[in-house]
Amino acid sequence: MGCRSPFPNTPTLPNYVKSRHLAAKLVVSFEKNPMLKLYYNPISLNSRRVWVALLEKQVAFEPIALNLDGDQFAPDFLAINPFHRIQALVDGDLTLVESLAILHCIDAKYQT
Ligand SMILES: N[C@@H](CCC(=O)N[C@@H](CS)C(=O)NCC(=O)O)C(=O)O
Repeated sequence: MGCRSPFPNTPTLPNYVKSRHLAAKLVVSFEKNPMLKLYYNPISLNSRRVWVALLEKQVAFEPIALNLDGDQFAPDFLAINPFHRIQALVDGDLTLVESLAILHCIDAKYQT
């Protein structure tokens, strides 16, 4: 399965750019949703399943990368998730920090 473009009139991505990371960058460049921010780390499987769910649902989001060598203890991030774990999804007034809860919320909110 190739990476689908989330917007009409944009070409389907060819196979050589199937990378979820790159595809999500393309999503963001097409239309940034300032209300939806994903704090993530690229090698975190919990982050990645949320990332993939957003791609599958074709929801634009702003990715904010954190290093797990201390970024998770920064006061700005602790204000988002006092449990100092990534990932975290901030959707307007709603902040979710558990990946399974995030997946449930994404599935309920964004219909395919
Ligand atoms: N149950 C949580 C687990 C999240 C989790 O363990 N995140 C790890 C990376 S995969 C983390 O942020 N560790 C940093 C820390 O504990 O300070 C979820 O599914 O979201």
